[in-house]
Amino acid sequence: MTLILHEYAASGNCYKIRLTAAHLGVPIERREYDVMTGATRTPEFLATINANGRIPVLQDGDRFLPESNAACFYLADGSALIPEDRFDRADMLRWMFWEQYNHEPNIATVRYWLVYVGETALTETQRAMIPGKRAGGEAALALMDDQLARTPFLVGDQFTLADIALYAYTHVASQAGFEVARYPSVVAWLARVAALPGHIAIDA
Ligand SMILES: N[C@@H](CCC(=O)N[C@@H](CS)C(=O)NCC(=O)O)C(=O)O
Repeated sequence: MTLILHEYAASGNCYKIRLTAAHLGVPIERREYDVMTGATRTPEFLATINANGRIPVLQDGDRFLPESNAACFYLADGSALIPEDRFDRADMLRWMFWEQYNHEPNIATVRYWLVYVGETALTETQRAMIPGKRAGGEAALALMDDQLARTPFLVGDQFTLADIALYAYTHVASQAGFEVARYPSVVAWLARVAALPGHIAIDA
């Protein structure tokens, strides 16, 4: 059965799924939607692909799975990207939930606003939110740095979906003005992840 990824290629959330598939050697077909013009908000998209109006969505046959980290989990279930140890498996999920609450809403949102929407096109409300999101993003990078000073990957010695989920927006955080170089263990981890066999770039 062909797997189809409904996506916007520049999105880190979509890249997570392509990166997971690349590590697993699983082929996926890609369908692009322009989020800048509301392509994920059409009645057809809402009715058939994701009632939440967002990509990525992984389609397997006639079933549609939104949410990037759920799609990564679906692809990687039973593989070496998910720890066998019960505690480590839960710890991997801890980082993936944390990514969605503390990392992505800060770093990915500021990147989207500044790199894709453009500073001059932002609303006053969005502009006013940037300092808080910047502080939240820096705090997230500091927390990762603390962990990665102690272990080579987020869940100890094993490269897992937690690393994929957090690599996606961390490796482009500097595009949004986050000072990634201030976090040496994060910098070393970015290089470690990018050097792994099976790695692909966001624009591959
Ligand atoms: N929590 C979701 C976030 C999905 C999301 O925010 N997608 C954005 C692009 S990264 C989107 O579809 N934006 C278009 C819109 O909201 O209309 C995930 O991890 O997949």
